[in-house]
Amino acid sequence: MNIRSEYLNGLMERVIQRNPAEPEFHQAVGEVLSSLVPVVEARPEYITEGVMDCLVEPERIIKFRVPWEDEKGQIHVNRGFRVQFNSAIGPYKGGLRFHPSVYEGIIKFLGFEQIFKNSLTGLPIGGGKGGSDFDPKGRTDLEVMRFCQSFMTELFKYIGPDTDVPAGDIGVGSREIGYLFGQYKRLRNEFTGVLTGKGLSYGGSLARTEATGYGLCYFADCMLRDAGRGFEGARVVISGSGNVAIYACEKAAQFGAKVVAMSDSGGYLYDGDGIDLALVKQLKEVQRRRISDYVESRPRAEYHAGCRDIWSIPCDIALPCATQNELDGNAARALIAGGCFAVAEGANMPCTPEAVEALQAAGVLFAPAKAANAGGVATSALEMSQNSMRFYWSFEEVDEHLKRIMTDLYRNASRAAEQYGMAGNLAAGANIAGFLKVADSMLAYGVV
Ligand code: NDP
Ligand code: 2IT
Repeated sequence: MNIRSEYLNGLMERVIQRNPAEPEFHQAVGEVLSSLVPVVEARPEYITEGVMDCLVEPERIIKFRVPWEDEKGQIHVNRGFRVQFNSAIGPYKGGLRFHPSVYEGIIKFLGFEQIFKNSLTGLPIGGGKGGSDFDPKGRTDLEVMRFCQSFMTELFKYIGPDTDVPAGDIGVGSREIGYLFGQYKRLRNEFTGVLTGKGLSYGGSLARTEATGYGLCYFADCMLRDAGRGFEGARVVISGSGNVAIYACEKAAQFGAKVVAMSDSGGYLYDGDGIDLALVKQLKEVQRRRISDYVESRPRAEYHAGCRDIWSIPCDIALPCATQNELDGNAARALIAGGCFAVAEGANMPCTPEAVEALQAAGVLFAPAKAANAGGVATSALEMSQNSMRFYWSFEEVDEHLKRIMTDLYRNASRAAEQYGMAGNLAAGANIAGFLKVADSMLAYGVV
């Protein structure tokens, strides 16, 4: 082992010691550091000038109490978080996640990933993430509004259109963004682009709703074409049935694929005739119901309780679009056995390290989350541009920008992998390309 990789190993040890009991954060940092060995070999100043040590330490962590009252008069106290991880190349930018599994380690892993993803978009946005252990499921609109208002009453002190711009993530969609934006506007008495994913009537961008799922397919399409493959006629399995999964399904079908399975946290659905996306949208986006209800209208489809086995369905392309570590080593082996030739990550860190290793070893094309799901945040940055200009672009204009951004991003990740002797390894290429821009900016600032 050489001295530079020894340094990175030591740094990883310190990250584990200084952030105990945060396995998702350790996983995210470990994955990035392991691909940076050849980079610090070539540019040791990233170590000697302190860039590596600063990179793994958030600039600021904000943690706060969120009290709210439900409709029965009972008081609840949730925890709110915002991790402002890195502002080297722009204001902190990243979503808010409302899910009972949220704790500091989840937000740190997501904020860390966001640094590189945002850099890869080529747009001026730093990395941040936030959220709460609040569970919006089963709550009335009034309760969600009360929670969001309480959350923003604390968060507004720390964010702003040139400081930190939150958006949605799991459990935070257009309803929540509306309540959050309304409260920010009221508290600050100003109308600015402080959140993205806003409704179209109050400053949102056309195509932001579709952007992550569409962008995932644009990226996957570049990767498939380079390998002489494509979506046409492919059987696709998609996990999740939220924002990312729905629009990945829509674009994959437009590209000529047949999506045969989708899921939610309760179980998965198999529809050999191809998923009826209008029905899924009605159930999940409009009625907030369960995916299991799909079979009431499509009796030939099968519903299976539990979502892990979705990866045992034979398919050509798999798009994990639900949550972290949802696709493990066994799932990867099942996909390989079923003939899968490409996996593109729509969720953040959905594949475990063991799964990634197994897929890459079997020659399955692999598109890493940081690159493949960057279309959402890229379009958020386009929403910020439109808000600053007090102007808006058409759906087609935004979609064109998105396509170009995803194509450039694919080329940059692919080129970086090649330059550092790992041709075809898009995971390493994305880490390196995302890192370099941030690291060079940090070097330019000196010790700050
Ligand atoms: P949504 O809340 O819209 O949908 C999440 C979907 O994943 C739902 O179907 C949900 O099922 C399922 N899910 C959530 N948690 C779990 C779990 N622990 N186990 C199994 N299934 C689960 O979120 P998004 O679609 O916005 O986000 C999905 C993923 O994409 C996340 O990893 C997010 O970080 C990532 N992402 C999102 C972007 C965006 O723009 N929205 C951008 C880039 C990445 P159920 O309804 O039963 O909870
Ligand atoms: O993980 C992500 O990139 C998001 N949830 C979107 C963030 C954003 O600011 O649009």
